[in-house]
Amino acid sequence: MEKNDKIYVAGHRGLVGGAIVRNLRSRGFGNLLMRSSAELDLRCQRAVEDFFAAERPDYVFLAAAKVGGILANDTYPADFIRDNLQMEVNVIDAAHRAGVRKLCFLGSSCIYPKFAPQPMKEEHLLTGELEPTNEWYAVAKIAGIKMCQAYRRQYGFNAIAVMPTNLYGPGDNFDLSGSHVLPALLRKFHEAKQAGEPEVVVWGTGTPRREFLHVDDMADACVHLMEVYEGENIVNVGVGEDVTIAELAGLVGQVVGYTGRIVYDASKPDGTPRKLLDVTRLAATGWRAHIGLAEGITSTYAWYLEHLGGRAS
Ligand code: GFB
Repeated sequence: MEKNDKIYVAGHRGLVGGAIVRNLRSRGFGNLLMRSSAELDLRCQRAVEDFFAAERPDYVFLAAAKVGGILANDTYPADFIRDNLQMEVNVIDAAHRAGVRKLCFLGSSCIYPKFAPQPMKEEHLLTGELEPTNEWYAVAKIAGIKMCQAYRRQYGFNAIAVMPTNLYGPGDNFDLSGSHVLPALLRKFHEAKQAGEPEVVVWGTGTPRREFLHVDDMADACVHLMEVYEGENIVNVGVGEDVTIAELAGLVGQVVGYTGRIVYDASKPDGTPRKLLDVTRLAATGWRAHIGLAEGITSTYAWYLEHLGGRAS
């Protein structure tokens, strides 16, 4: 990518898109194209076609998606599959038609089978049943991968697909019914500390294992892969290490300074037992994560205090 190339970041108000914009700017890319969902509804084919035909970006990061934690995925399966399919089909097709030079599609580690061998390699895609709480989202993301591969094969369209592990960081969603576990726990521990509550309730059994990648690392990996990686094969993006939800809760409690009890609500779903990515393919491109989990949680908590002041809704 040249510094004055026109780069469209779809989803720039989201966790990942916002981080990609910060990363691009820090590397000196200034010709960035962004549209809020109110300005451009990516689910609307005509609007997306018109936008691409008028703007003709050189590069596209497709970071727009309908995302959420385990409960949101389980509660709104139709919204998750429809919105994500529509956005992927519209953006990838319009980008190809408008002569975009390269597109980077963001998938998710939940595309892999529920009981995939750990750590999960890229070749484990479509080798087993999906985790039921998020299969709708996963199927949409798998369709996005297949769109990229099919457009490369049939039209020679230069689209790559990267699979992030569970992400967190500044700009995350802290709404307890829709968020992922890390921001949810930060908020729960913070509010319990403020209110002097004797206990914090953590969903599930605390035994599932998850890998957490700071979104600034994710954005850096996306821009790096856009610059150096070519090909049909998908690429996992993670840190290569995981923790149990109980360990995560302990760490978040420490960062927040909460000294009460942690109790587990086993009536809430655990989801997939373990989700750890094999990052060998990524490492071969010369990239690795830099932000450790304790450091990342600490800076995310600082962001939460500064921006939401404990009043997230
Ligand atoms: O982050 P999370 O919602 O998503 O949940 P997944 C991870 C684990 O944390 C589950 C537990 O075992 C939850 O039961 N957990 C404990 C909590 N307390 C909480 C809490 O207060 N809130 C939440 N949200 N979880 C998602 C998928 O799966 O991962 C998406 O649903 C996406 O599709 C995303 O792929 C990366 O890791 O289980």
